[in-house]
Amino acid sequence: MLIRQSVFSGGFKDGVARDFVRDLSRLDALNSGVKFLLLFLSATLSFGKAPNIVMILADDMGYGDLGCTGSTTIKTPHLDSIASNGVLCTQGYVPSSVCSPSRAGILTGRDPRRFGYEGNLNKGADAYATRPELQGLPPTEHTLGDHLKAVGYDTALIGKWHQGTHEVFHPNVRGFDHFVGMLKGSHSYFLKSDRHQLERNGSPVTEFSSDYVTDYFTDESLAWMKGRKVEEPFFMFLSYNAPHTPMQATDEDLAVYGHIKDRKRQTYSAMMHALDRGVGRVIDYLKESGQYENTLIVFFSDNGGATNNASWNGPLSGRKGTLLEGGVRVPFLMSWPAGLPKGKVYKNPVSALDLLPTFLAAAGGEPLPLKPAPKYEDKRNRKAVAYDGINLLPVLNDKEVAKPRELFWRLQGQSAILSGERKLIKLSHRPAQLFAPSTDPGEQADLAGEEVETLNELFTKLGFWESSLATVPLWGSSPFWSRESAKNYEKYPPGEEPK
Ligand SMILES: [Ca+2]
Repeated sequence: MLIRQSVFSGGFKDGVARDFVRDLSRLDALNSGVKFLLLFLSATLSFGKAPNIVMILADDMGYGDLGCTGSTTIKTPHLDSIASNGVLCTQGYVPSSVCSPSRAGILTGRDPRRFGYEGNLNKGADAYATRPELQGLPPTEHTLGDHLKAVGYDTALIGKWHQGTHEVFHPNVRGFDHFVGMLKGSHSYFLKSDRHQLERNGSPVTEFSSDYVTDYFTDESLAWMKGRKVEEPFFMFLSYNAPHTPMQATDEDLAVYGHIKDRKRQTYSAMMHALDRGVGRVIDYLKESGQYENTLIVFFSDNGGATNNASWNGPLSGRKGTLLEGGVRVPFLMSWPAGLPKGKVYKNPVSALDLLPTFLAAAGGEPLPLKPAPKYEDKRNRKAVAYDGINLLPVLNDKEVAKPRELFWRLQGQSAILSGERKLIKLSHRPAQLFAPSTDPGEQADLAGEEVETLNELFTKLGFWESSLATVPLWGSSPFWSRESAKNYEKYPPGEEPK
């Protein structure tokens, strides 16, 4: 297994070693001893082993709330260093503009609507589910943990899960060897040993290394990495709940941002400070232990800035829950010194759905085949595209030219398609709109009236996509959240950073 991984991961860098090994394997006449020796030499010459993969997620963070994406008030040097040592993708998208379905897409590499995962998991969802026992990531889907375990990775999830609370949804049976965190979507930041919802591999946590949850998750991620053998690759999903509500920060972190007058923005900034500190500690550990060069780090937010946490979406309009850019477009940072360029700004659209094929390409593996459709799902659903993303490594390394992308969304009475340079948003309460998000990120100029042909073309494509979803949503969004989406749709145009 190790040699196979070494050969293929090393081969990725220039493709030569991989092609060489493939050619070798076809030379049946070659003496097997000589063939083994050549394989061994090839493995040794390539860079040794598959990279570690650290996927760090923020929760409800605004597009503009990093130094590298425009904030002048919030200092995020450690997060910014991921971009300066790797790639900043300025047009990165998540699969949904609310937590649960976005994470379901990130974790599976599949458009979550394909398997009925459209609504958020929240209090309202219970009342609008026909089958409450289905409320979570369907066990018929593989996760990133499953895929990477299959190619020899140790796997861990630290932090927020939000993919169902029933035992069939538990992270430990969904591809994660190790889990410390909470099953639900939010948590108090100040930890009390007798009142919390955190667990470690199914058992309640009884002692905390820190009483502030962001620092605690950082501590746990370091403890897990330090407790492993460095020789084997690992995949760690560090799933911070910061800066999701409730708005709570330590006095020390609040003091750093004492100059910010708006109390909520001050608290948000302090919460970002703790998040950035945590990411800095993870990076420091990887450097100290000699693993940084061959670790692929990805950082992004599960959806855009929310209406209730004083986040700032920079040049984007809309918020969490809408399908405007401010709901689905997020900062997207990647570093991997051994496998990605340094300091690159990549402006073509990328999607978090791309992470599955990207991670597996880096690991030298292939995605697992889909499991059979569950009883409630139309079997045609499995005959369509299996995985929706693309391997980003060739385009980020300038080995291939980016092709135009098509990305889709549907949530709470809205649906949308990004197709090349245009994005169409169809709403339940108003005519469809057409925008050019790469040149008009604030979606201020509706092109529907002047580009009628494109409008019709995208409208048709969106309709085909919706009709291809061979299963109904497993649970719906409550009227409250649907109303919120409609209400917030144009309530949040691009604005100045709160001070
Ligand atoms: Ca979220």
